[in-house]
Amino acid sequence: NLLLLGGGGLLLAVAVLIALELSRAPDELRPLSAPRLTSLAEFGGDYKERMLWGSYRPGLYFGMRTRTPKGLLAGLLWFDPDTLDTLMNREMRHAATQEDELARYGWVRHDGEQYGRQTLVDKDCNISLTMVKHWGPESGRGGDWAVRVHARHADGSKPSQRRRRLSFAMYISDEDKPKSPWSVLPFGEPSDLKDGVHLVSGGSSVVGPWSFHAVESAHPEDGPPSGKQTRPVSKRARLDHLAVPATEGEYDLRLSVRELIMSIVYEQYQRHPDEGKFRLYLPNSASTGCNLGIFQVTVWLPGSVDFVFLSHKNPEGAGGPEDEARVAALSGDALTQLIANHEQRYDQHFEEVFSGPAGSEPLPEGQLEMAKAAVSNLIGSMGYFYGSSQVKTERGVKPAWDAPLFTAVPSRSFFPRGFLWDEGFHQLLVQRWSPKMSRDSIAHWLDLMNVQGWIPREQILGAEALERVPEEFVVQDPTHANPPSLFLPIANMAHQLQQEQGEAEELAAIKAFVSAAWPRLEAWYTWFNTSQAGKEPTSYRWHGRNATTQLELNPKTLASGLDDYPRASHPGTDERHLDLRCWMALASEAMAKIGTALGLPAHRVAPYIATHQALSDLGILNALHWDSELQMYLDWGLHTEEVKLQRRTYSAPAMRVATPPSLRHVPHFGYVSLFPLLMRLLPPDSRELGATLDHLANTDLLWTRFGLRSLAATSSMYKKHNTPSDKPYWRGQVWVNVNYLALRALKHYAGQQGGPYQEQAAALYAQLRAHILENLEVQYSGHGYLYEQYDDVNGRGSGSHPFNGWTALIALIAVEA
Ligand code: 6A9
Repeated sequence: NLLLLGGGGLLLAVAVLIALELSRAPDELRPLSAPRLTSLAEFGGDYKERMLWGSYRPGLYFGMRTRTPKGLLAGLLWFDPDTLDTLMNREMRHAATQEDELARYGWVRHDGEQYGRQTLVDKDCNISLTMVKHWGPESGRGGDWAVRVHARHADGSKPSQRRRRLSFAMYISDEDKPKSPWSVLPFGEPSDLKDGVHLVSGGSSVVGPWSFHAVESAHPEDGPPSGKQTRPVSKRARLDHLAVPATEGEYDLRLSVRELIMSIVYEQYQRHPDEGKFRLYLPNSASTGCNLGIFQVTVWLPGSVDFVFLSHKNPEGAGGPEDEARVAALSGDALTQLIANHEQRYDQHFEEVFSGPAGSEPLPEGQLEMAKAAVSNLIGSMGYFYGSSQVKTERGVKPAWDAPLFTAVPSRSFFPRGFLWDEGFHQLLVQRWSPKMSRDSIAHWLDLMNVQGWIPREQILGAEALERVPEEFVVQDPTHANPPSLFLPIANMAHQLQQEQGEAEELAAIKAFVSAAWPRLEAWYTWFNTSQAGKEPTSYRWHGRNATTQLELNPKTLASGLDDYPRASHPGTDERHLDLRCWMALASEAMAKIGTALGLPAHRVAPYIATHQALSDLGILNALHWDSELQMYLDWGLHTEEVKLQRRTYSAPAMRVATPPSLRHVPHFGYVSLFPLLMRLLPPDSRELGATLDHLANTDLLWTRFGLRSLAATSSMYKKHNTPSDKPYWRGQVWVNVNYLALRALKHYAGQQGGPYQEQAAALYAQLRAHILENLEVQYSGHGYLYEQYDDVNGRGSGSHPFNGWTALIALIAVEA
């Protein structure tokens, strides 16, 4: 009996264990168990408070939110209230998209914390949006903020064709259940905004009690009303609003707020077709049980409105009499003054942190403005996202854990979300502007690491991010890498520690940061070093190429970040990828530096030093990647040059036709071939350095008047479509991130006293820098944007725009940093 019972117990225990094992999330979906960097003391307290609110919704033309899992959100739309085109052509601006065809928009100033100014040109209207954060003695959590919205006719627009009024719809919504009921007051019409109107107040779990106000302001640029513009200020604005009831359960109206407004103004229009002059207005409604309030302010051009958000220490404060003074301090002339002060402070800080080498000429005005816009756009596009990645596992696609991400985004209009290797470049700039904000961002990224040491490449966290992603890009594969470029800014930190550059307090913060980061960096490094190792010792291979497809001319290598850059024609385990090997050299060097700077025991640092030595050993590098016939560094793999896409019949899909491949060097000279140079692995007196410089400077290969092209013009894949609908991307176009690395390397070799290539490197550095600066300035002033990439034949910007990611490195290039 006892025995039986014992046996039963055992069975039960086994069953429980199995059940536990099954219910436990697979490794892919579990966070690394190491202290969270985002919990470091330096990111709490005052800093957290100062960073609570921000323009952290980069996918919109203008949006504010709190850095909390469930945000208190604000957003802006604008439209012409006097034309039906607004509805018929859906000309209502909200999410930043290229289809809107704004002639330009972007942050021309943004300090990432308290101040930002954005200018936009939408057809015949110039719009500017200026955001200021403020802490007064009465301010509650997160402080107060104001945004000045200003619209005027664009220069040169024909008076007869001008629209005369513009509607701005500003909304506030709470993703969380509001803590106290909102009260939206009914207004008369047209409202007198001149002395300010209290629009709505409410309570949130994040900031406590708050209130929101609008004041019509005379913009200093507009001067006194002139010509037909004789309306007194008080009659120039009209206020309408809509309070949307809080729905039970989950609330996602913010995603479709534009659709909502369109349908409601359309309904209104249909209901009052007899009003004589046609107009698009929201119905005025009063409510106490809502969590979305939309406020439409219609101004005659030129016109300007200041929206003011107040955070209160106690609930009685909200909407009370003392608000008047607080609103006054953040609007009208007072706001004009605050803005002027912030502009000055911005320029001063920019000069401090982005100045050229000692004794250098100041930047020409055009380049200076471009550099400021580049940095501002990058920093002004830092977003806060919260949610989980969709991850491929053996048990199907599953969500990972919910987590926040504070990150810059490469493109507000096309892919407003975080990308791993882009971020390493972004942080080189953020690091200069605000080292702490940069650590904060890197902390968020490293906290996304799973038990295996993997960080997903593309971060699609939360509904707002997901809405902008085509389905095929959503799922992240935990066997796929992306270059560990975050080691670039992290290596800078280690360097700063070693050299003891900077204030004691700053050095202490860096030290605390990197020592807390160490276990995560080790896990990350180890994941790369094992999962992406190649067959041959010290060789590496990007995983994730499709070895079975017949539809691609050369199966893509998305993991590398260089997407369609041609690799071995036949993907397989024999491949050796040169760029990854060089990234690992950088990572090993950074790990060795960090370990040393932290004073870790020798045996913990030694493996990194040894790997770095092996990866920078010229003999081993050459044995794996040097093609002595072509005198080039190349990938290795199963390859044939005889490949083309062919249709059997007119309507059949284009299929790949190839001659049998053989194991060999892959003869596509381009960015990949430069990596030993880019990572500064070549000895200054090596013939390989000389040959690489010659190829780089050869106009048949990479050299153009607009920078280095990604793939040699002589390559069989130069400017080739990968599929009939997949245009060339890294097959000739000029990319700024790699050009930046090239300049960094050329400067390094130009400084190697006595090396035989010193002068050549110095000359190439100066010419390449001038080419890139000149072309980007021409493109920026002519077309209003920085672009994702540039054409190697005519210099035109191409790909997504505005591109606020690594193209912003132009600022570092300008000041030779
Ligand atoms: C497109 C289309 C509405 C591709 O900058 C981010 C990445 C880089 O990391 C990578 O190196 N870009 C580069 O080759 C852009 C990737 C965008 C993919 C999603 C969605 C939106 O459609």
